[in-house]
Amino acid sequence: MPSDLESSMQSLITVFHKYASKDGDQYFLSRSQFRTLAESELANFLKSQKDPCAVDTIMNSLDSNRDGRVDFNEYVSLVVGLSVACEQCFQMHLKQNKPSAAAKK
Ligand SMILES: [Ca+2]
Repeated sequence: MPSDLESSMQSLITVFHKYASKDGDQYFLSRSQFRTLAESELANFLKSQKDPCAVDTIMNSLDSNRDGRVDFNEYVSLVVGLSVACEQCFQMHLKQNKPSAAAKK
């Protein structure tokens, strides 16, 4: 049975190929495939974005080799970046809810 982390890694791979394999080359997300993935799998994140062009902006910043499509490495960099941001929010939440030293006395 896979661990939580192994299951998460499997999900990363499965989600990428679910959208990349819809048409064309299964190893890349086209712009429209990336849009569908983002709108389906990152809906809550996108709701917090005020920029109506957020998906295009993200896609442009991910496409590091400028070939107009997102490969698995570029996709993973998005997930890692979002995970780092979420973890920072989690740390802030913990600090805000931590009882102060004065309250302990
Ligand atoms: Ca690319």
